[in-house]
Amino acid sequence: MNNPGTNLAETYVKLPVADRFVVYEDKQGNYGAYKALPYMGNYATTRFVHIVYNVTAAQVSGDVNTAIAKHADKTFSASDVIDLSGTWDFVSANGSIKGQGQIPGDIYMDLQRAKVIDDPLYGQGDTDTRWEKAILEFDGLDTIAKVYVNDKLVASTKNQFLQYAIDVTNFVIQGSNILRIDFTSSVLAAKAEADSFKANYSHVIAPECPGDIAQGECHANMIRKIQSSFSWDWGPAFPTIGIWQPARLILTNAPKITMLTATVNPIDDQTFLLRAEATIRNPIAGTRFNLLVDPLGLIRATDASLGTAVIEVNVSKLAVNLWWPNGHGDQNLYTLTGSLAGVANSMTKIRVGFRSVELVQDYVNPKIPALGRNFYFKVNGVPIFLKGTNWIPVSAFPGQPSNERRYRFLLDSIKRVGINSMRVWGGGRYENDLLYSLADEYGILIWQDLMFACSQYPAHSEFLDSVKQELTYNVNRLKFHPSLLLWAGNNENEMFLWAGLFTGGSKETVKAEYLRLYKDTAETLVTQLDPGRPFVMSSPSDGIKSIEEGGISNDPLSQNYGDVHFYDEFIDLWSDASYWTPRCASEYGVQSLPSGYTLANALSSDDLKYMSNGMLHRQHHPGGTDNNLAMIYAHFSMPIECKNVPYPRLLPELCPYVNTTTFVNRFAYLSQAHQSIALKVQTEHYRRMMGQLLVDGRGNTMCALYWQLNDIWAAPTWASVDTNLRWKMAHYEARRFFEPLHIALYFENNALQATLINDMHETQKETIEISQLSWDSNFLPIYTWKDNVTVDASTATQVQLPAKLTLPIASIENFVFVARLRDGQGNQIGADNVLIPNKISKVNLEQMGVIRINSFKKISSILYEIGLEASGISPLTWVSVSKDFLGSFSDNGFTMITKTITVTLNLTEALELVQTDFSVCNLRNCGIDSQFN
Ligand code: BMA
Repeated sequence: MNNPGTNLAETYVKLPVADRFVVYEDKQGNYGAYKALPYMGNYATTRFVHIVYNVTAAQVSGDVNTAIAKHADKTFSASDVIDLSGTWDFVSANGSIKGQGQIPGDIYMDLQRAKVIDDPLYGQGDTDTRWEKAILEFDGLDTIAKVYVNDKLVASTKNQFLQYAIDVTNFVIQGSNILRIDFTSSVLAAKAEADSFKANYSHVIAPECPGDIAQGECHANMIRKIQSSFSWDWGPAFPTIGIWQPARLILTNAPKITMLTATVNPIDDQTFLLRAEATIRNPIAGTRFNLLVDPLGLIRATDASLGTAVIEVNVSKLAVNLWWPNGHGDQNLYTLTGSLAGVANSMTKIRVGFRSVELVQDYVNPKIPALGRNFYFKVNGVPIFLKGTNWIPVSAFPGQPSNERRYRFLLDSIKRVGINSMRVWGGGRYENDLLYSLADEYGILIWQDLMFACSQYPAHSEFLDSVKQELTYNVNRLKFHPSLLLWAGNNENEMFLWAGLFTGGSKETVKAEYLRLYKDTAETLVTQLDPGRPFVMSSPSDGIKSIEEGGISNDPLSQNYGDVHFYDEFIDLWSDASYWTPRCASEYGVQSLPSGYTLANALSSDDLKYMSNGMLHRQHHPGGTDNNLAMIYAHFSMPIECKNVPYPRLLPELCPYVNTTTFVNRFAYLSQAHQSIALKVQTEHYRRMMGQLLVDGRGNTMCALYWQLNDIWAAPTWASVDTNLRWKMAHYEARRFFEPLHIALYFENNALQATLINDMHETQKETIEISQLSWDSNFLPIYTWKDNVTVDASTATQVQLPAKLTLPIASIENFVFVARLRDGQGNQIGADNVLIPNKISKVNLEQMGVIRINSFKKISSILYEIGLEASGISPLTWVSVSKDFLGSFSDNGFTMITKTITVTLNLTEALELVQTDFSVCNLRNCGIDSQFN
């Protein structure tokens, strides 16, 4: 039942009481008498209702009534007796409930007669007839908003990352209510904050605006909103406003669980401590919280009268199946059901997992501390190499329910390629429950940044208060997920500060603000709310070394400590020797264009040119347009059309071919090939340094999280899955470079090298087979070398290759090398690792095989089989579908070293396709012969 009015206690005071008959005229001109004070007093405290009884002229007996009605100002004498019994009108204070009451009588019976309530003596009529509270719940408002109910301001909001529960009991009426939310432009609000900050603190919060190339909005750092919604180097500025999360009006006085969360941490080798925490709205004396843990069948209960309930249970390790990351074991989940005794529909469920997480930072050599510290994670006591990626917001319009399709597909896409970890990057948002729930199911360890990125932030108390609320809400919301690995205070801010890029204010000020926000506020609060989970103040950081050096390391990019972000567009990204050897690479990557089909969906045919205005508009990375050309044509052959024009050749003024659709289509393919090889070489480099220490202390690398998984528009970006959810070539390559047992092939010291990487928990004994093929050897190896190799668990081992395989670098372009593993029965393990020449531009395109589709079979509307046939080695083979589709091929982007191969297209959503919807090409002809790839 709706609450109809305001607190009677206030009304007592306001009512004008006339004469001894408590006859009055209220503000609306109602002429009446206040008659049921004892009842009303009771309502005042428990029902929040104010009801006024009016004498109704016709119903009060005879003359007396007329006397009151007609002579309100008359003073009656002491001997006059006026019987006021009979039928009166009653009305709630705000006018929403009206009816006729009987005098003498009571409000329950009056309300029943007026059919406002049912028989109060029936069933739970005693509690059902209590006037209910009205709570307006917003799971998120974006961002600066004022909420009005019936034109009364009920809340002002300033933080996109918060849930709001607004008690509007006293503002709603029965019948029609008006809820209005006024949003202020985020851009103007951010500017206003920046202006007032500057006026109050006489410095600025830098950067004030993004660089021009990002075409963004200014002062994102002044408001608690998705930072990338003001633009980023991979995305547009859509400074959204709106009710971006579900909203509801809750009408109940019943106790309700508003949050159920938990932590699960080992207390010793044998035991986990499961701690369930519940927050209860409207508790009453005697409210009890029940907890059920399934399938353990464990039941516990505790008092929740004060609005919170904590239940701690020791669970023996022997009683549970552990939760493991993808590739390391099963993702066993247990359901926690919280409910309130005797309260219908009070059940809330979450899923937890039993696992331990430890961030190991011991010295790599305790005798020589200067060699640095390890930085890796143990899950259930087992060191886990983080094979992963970085997540940006799912869409420029993140509140759209249709994004569920994107979440599901993207999470499935990472599981499919053997990824076991993902960083939720600090320029986006604390993600929605679905992402973490899928991560729990798929075994994806989540490296969770707090939402601060590449920028200074204010640290005054109002800002910090908002941050505290944001952290309390989100840490509690997320901490029960077994997939959650680590909290990191921000993205790159320690590094930016150290590099002197935070120029708003003196060094001391900037540093003091930094420490106030991330150390005093974030670290203190997060570690208190979630004590079992590692916390680092920034990513990248030097971990313990950063802390020892006062929260900001002297060298946050040190390879001997913590994690690093690595980007360089001026080196040979196809060469293992180009890369650092850090403990943990939490970001690295290079841009590529999306598929030509994806670009064509977003750009007019006029703009589908490499340097068109439309295309340049989407390149937000300074230097990106030119650097991509330079990087890519350092490996692939220059278009024939531009070969004879003067340096720098690829300017459209010099070579008009660059501004043709054919060029951009070819370039999209080449850029994806370049990205896939760069990510492969770099990832293999990190993985082969697992368990390997160099003399200067570098090594023991334990993470490779490439930047970035997903996209929010069609543009040159670092993503491995484009915005139309087409896997780029790098995503297919990821399945190969992340295989649990993998041979890395690379050139070092002018010689071919091979390292066998073992991510598994047991020693592996396999046969390694390396073949050398030449472009014209008709798929037949000209030399094959085999040996038995043993590699310990969680380590990598260098394989000694015979001199015959160590070629003089000069002739390297003539050959392709293939590494393959076989088990004791001779069965191949994993995919071939094919090494194509670094300067494949030196190989004549004509030497490469001609590829075609030689068979096509529809197995079902979600499964198609495509047979491919090549006339010779087919480098970087690419199968594509011209229709928009959701799914992925069993393999793609591979170098074919057999005459035929069959791939399947596995669709997530059924689609009718015919053979002509498919095409295949390779380095010889992609983008040249076909419309798009
Ligand atoms: C890092 C990230 C992002 C950025 C990416 C590519 O700096 O943290 O901010 O998009 O590199 O430049």
